Amino acid sequence: MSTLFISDLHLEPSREDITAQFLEFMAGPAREAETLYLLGDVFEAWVGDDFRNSYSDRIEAAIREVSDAGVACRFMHGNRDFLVGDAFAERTGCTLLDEETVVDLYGEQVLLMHGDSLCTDDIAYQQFRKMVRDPNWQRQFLGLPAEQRVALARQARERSRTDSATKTDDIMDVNPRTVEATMRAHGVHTLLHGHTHRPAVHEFELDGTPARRIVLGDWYTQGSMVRWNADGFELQTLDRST
Ligand code: LP5
Ligand code: MN
Repeated sequence: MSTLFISDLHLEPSREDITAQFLEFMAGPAREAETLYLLGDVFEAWVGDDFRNSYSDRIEAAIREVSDAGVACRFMHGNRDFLVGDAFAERTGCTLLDEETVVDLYGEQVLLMHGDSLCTDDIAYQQFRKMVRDPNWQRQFLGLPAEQRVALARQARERSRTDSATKTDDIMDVNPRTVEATMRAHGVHTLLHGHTHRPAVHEFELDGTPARRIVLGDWYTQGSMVRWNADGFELQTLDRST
């Protein structure tokens, strides 16, 4: 039995290739797992659990079927789907995870994160994050009519696109000191996250002990997954059949 991790699918109706690959994944490999971790940005944008359509219903049903097949499904928020809430969790059978969660993987303590909070050189993003993660802001936003929420999300996406074009790659990557401080705070030597769309396994030393940071990739042109079992982990790319 394995534990599977995926993130950064950015599912949306216009991305039929990603959607098809995700649905195939959920109908196949996901069913063989003991636990499936969805580590954020599963959706391109999520404006509230009450905003549903045939597309989101299809995705939710696919997750529900995996839960019903006996796989423990865990969902962590990303910077695009931080408004996923209890109703989504109820409908899909997922458990929502805290933004910094330590799990025991076959005897190893591993810190799971989406990864956006580690990009501390990106001051503009961290300010935006602080605002939208505030429960009062979220209550107000979720109280707006759905069309208004969709329009605001579109504006935020546009602004993000123009802003990101002016940021260097370094600014949009994780800050090594933040990584170390976060790992130290949780007493772990392994961190697994997504968000940066730079799949890799980084080996380094943390306080004189070997440490590693495993980064999941996005699903834009192919899938990306970490498979973990009693023998260890593997960061894999998943070819697209379509
Ligand atoms: O996701 P990616 O990789 O493109 O960019 C992120 C950071 N951007 C974001 C913003 C999201 O894309 C916005 C969409 C969220 C939809 C969900 C719900 C609705 C919320 C509505 C909010 C009003 O996360 C980007 C990082 C990059 O990762 C790399 O780490 O750099 O950060 C930014 O670009 C932030 C900007 O620099 C500053 C904030 C711009 C948003 C301003 C809001 C304007 C809303 C309109 C109000 C009238
Ligand atoms: Mn992200």
